Amino acid sequence: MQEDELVKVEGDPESPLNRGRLCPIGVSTRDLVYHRDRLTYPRRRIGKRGSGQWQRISWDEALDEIADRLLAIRREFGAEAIALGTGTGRHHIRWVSRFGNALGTPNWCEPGFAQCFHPRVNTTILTFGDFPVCDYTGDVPPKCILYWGHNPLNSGPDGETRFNARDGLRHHPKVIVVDPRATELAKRADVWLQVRPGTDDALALAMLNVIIGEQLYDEPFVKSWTYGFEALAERVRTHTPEWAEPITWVAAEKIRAAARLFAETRPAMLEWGCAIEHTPNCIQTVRAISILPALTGNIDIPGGWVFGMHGIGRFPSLIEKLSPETNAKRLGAERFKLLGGAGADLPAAHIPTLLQAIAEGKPYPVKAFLVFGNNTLTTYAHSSRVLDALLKLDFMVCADLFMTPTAELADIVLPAASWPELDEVAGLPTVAANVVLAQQRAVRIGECKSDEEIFVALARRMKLESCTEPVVDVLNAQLRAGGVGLTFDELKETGFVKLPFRYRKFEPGGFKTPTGKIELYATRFAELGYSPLPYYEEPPESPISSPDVAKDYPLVLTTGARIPFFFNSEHRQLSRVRKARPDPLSEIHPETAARFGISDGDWMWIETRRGRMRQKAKLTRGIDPRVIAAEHGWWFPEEGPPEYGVWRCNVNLLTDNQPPYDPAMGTYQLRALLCRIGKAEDVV
Ligand SMILES: Nc1nc2c(c(=O)[nH]1)N[C@H]1C(S)=C(S)[C@@H](COP(=O)(O)OP(=O)(O)OC[C@H]3O[C@@H](n4cnc5c(=O)[nH]c(N)nc54)[C@H](O)[C@@H]3O)O[C@H]1N2
Ligand SMILES: Nc1nc2c(c(=O)[nH]1)N[C@H]1C(S)=C(S)[C@@H](COP(=O)(O)OP(=O)(O)OC[C@H]3O[C@@H](n4cnc5c(=O)[nH]c(N)nc54)[C@H](O)[C@@H]3O)O[C@H]1N2
Ligand SMILES: [Mo]
Repeated sequence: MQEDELVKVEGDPESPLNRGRLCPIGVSTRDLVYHRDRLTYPRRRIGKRGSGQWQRISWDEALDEIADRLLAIRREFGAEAIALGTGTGRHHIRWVSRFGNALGTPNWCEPGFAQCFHPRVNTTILTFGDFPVCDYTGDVPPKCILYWGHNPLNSGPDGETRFNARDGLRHHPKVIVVDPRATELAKRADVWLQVRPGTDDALALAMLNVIIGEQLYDEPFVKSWTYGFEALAERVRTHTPEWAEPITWVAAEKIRAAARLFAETRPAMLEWGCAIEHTPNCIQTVRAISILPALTGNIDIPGGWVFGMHGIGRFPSLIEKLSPETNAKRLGAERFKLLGGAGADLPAAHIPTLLQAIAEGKPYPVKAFLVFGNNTLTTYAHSSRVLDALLKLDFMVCADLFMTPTAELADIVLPAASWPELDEVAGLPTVAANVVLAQQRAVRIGECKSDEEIFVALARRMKLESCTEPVVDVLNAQLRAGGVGLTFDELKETGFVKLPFRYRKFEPGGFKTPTGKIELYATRFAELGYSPLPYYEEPPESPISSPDVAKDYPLVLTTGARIPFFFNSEHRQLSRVRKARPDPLSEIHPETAARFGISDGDWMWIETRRGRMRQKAKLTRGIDPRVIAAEHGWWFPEEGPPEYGVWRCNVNLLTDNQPPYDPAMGTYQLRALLCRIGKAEDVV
C-alpha cells in the first residue's frame, strides 16, 4: 500500500481557532514529521546508562521487556514503585494517569502540574465552580484586557491559538500589562506595571485595596453573587498601593491607575499565565488575581471572563480502580491537597517528593519511571539533582519523537507519533471546550505509535483488567459524556463542532461552589486547611527575604518567557525556526551589562546557589537593571549523544526544587530567584 504523504500544513479559513493562519512552529510541521532524526523504531540500550549505545528491537520485544520488568517491580515493591511522567498538557496527558490507574499506581506527574495552568484550574474550580476563559469569539469585544504574567501573542491563551489573542486587540481595548519585561503588549499598554518578579500577589492585593476602598466594584453583582466580601475587604485593608510599592517596585500611583482602569472599563477580561505559578506562593497569587474580575462583575458576560460549554465530557480516567489506600499513597498527596489529594481535579504526584523517593527510597522506593513526552533534564527544576535521581532508577522508559538527553538515560526508547499521525478529540479553549475538533491521523512514520496506542498495547501485554479497549472507544466515550452528540467517525466528517454559547450560566441556579456563589472567602480552602483568604508571601530567595544571599547574588532572575520559535525544549532541530533563534538569549539592561563589560551578543554566565550556565546577552532597556530574564528549554541536538550539550545553557541548572513549596499545590521555584552574572570569555 502506498503510504500517504504530508505535503503541506495550512490553516483552515473556516476554523474559529486560527481563521487560516499558522504560527512559525505550525509552518514547520512537515519539517518535524519527516525530520531525519525522528525516532522510527523501538530501541534498547546496550551500553551503560547514558553511554549512547542502542540496539534496534521490535515492538514485540520492547513490550515484552517492559511488561516483564514492570510486573516484576510491582510484585516486589508494589505498583506505587512505578511512576509515570509526561510533559505539558498534550493529547495523551490523561492517558498517562489512566494507564497508571489501571496498573495500580497513583504516581504520575507532569512538570507543569504544580507550576502551570492547573493551579489556575484547581483554584477557580474550588472558588468559582468552574474554570473561566476569555470571551474571544462572542459578538461583544472586551473594552479592557488585563494581561498578567502572560504573553499570549507568543504563547497562546489557555490552550488556544495565539491568533485569538491578537484578534482580541483589534477593537482597541484598554490594555494593562503586568510583566517585568517590555513585551510587545507592554509597549502597547495603557498601563504597564513593571513588577519585580515573584511579587504579583502584593500587586493584586493592592489593586483589590483600591477597588474596594474607592468603591469601584460592581456592588449588585458582589451582593448577589459573591461570598465573603467583608472578610476580603478586611484582609486587604492595609494592603495599600503605598504598602505594595517597595515590594513590587511599581509606583503606588501606577497601581491605582491600573486598578481604576480595570474596574471602570467594562466588559473587561483577565488573561493570566504561568508566570504567576512559578513561585511557592502560587495558589494565593492565583486567588488574589482571580478576584479582580469577580469584584468587577466581569463573569460569564459578553466580552468578559466566561465559563465554557464543556463540549468534551469527563475523561474515563479509571481513577475508581485505585483503592482509597492506594490513592493516599500518591507522593505528596497528603501535604499538597490541591495537587494530589482531595482538592485536586486531576490528582498528580509531587515531583520533588517523587525524585526523593527515587533517589533515597523515602517514603518508599520508586524503581521505574516511564516518561511519555517530557524532556526531564531540561524542564524540571534543578536539573543536576534530577540527573542524580534518574541515574538511580532500576528501569526507565522514554517515548518521544526524538532522542533527547533524557531519553539517553532510558533502558528502552519508544518512537511516539506526532500530532498529524494520530486521532484525538481536542477541545479548545482547554477545559472550556467551546469548539470540539477531530484531530485526524493523516500519515504514519516508520513504526511510530501514538502514546494512547502504546498504553493500550502495554496494558494488554501486562494482562491488566482495564485500559485495554481500543483508543477510539475512549474518544467516543468522551464525546458522549460531553453531549456533542456525534461519534468520533461522525465528527471526522465535519472536522469540528462549535457549540452554541450561553452567557450568565450561573443564573438562576448559582455557581457550582458550596455556597452557590463566587467564594472570595474560599470555604473549600478552609476545609482543606489552607488560607481561605489570599495573603502575600515574599519569594523565599529574594533581596528582601534572603539579604545575605543577595549580597553574593544581587540580581533577580526570571526564566522561561515564551518565544514563538520553540515549544519549551522542542524544535531545536528544525532548521527553519532554529535559524531565527540559533542561540539562547538572556535579557539584561545595558547599564547592568556595562558594569560587567558585557556587550550585546556576548556570551555571559549566569549563576545561582545551585549552578551555573551561559546564554547570550540581549541588551534591552525594557528590563529593570536589577533583573535578568533567561530562556528555558535549551539543549543542542546537533551536538549529538549522549548529552547534546544539555549542561551548557540549561536554565534549570539554576532553579530550585527544594522547600518551601506552595502549601496547597507543592509549587517550587522556577522564577524570582537570585543570581549573579559575568562575561563568559571561554566560549564561542
Ligand atoms: N526554568 C523554567 N522551567 C520550566 C518552565 C519555565 O518557564 N522556566 N516552564 C515549565 C512549564 S510551564 C512546563 S508546562 C514544562 C514543559 O515541559 P515539557 O513538557 O517537558 O516540555 P516540552 O519540551 O514541551 O516536551 C518534552 C518532550 O515531549 C516530546 N513530545 C512532543 N510531542 C509528543 C508526543 O505526542 N508524544 C510523546 N511521547 N512525546 C512528545 C518532545 O519531543 C519533547 O522531548 O516546563 C516547565 N519548566
Ligand atoms: N511558542 C510557544 N508557545 C508556548 C510555549 C512555548 O514554549 N513556546 N509553552 C507553552 C506552555 S507549557 C505554557 S505554560 C504557556 C506559557 O505562556 P505564558 O503564560 O504566556 O507564560 P510566559 O511566556 O512564560 O511568561 C509570560 C510573561 O510573564 C513574564 N514574567 C516573567 N516573570 C514574571 C513575574 O514574576 N511576574 C509577572 N507578572 N510576569 C512575569 C515574562 O516576561 C513573559 O513576558 O505557553 C505555551 N505556549
Ligand atoms: Mo506550561
